[in-house]
Amino acid sequence: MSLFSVRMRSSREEQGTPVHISGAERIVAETDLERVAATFVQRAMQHKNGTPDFVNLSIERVCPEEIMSLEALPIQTCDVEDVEEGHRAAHHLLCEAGVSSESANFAIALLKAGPAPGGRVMRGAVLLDAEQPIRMEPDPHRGVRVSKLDWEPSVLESWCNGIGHLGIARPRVWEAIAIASKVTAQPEVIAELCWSDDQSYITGYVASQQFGYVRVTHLKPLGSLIGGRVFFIRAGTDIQSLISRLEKQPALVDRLPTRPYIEL
Ligand code: PML
Repeated sequence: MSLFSVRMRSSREEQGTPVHISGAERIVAETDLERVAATFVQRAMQHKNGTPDFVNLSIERVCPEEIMSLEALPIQTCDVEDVEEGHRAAHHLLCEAGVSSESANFAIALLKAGPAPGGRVMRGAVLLDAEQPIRMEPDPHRGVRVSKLDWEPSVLESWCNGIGHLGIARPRVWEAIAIASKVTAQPEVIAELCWSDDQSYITGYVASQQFGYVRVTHLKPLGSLIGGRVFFIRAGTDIQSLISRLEKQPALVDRLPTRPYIEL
């Protein structure tokens, strides 16, 4: 069976600069291509952050032998009252995972201010040295976009059935888990911090192999269009090799979490 990576990204030009609005990723069988492409166009055109003036839809054949097998990170939720408590919780989780306090604080401040030049959002993620707050991604406008990934359909169905009672079995959550599972499976990555740039969505997460995918219920104020992702990487990482795997190596979440939850 032929598999294809389908990717969408949309943007709008503001004062001569393209500003990212939305993106989406799937790996699908040829028979699903048209349906998924139509869903992505609809998603781009109806995004809550605005109507794009540029939508890029790309379809690329994936070689099944190259697909990396991923175990889904286990999911937990850390309930917090407000943004300040959320940032404290994220800082704590990042430090426990092995990130320095300086890098954790820098990342939180960066996502608060807007990680791209001019306080804008980035299409991809920031790569941050986990020891010292030094940005390592070659292009701070674009960042690193984790690409070519999806869930194996039967595994996603079991995952949804397993957490149905929590009310969070929805695309935003499972797509974020796929990204976090691929990112933290890279030996160079210690942890990820993310919150959405969708103005209506305030829950974000800290992901690591140590704690899994920890949702933090309040990481930004409602109505804010600023968010993004930071990947904390080990000192001495071969940046080009890491970026190449994150952006180009196809990966499928084809296993449910097997590790026990670690107490937060
Ligand atoms: C995004 O939508 O851009 C980020 C997703 C964060 C998902 C947090 C959650 O688990 O609810």
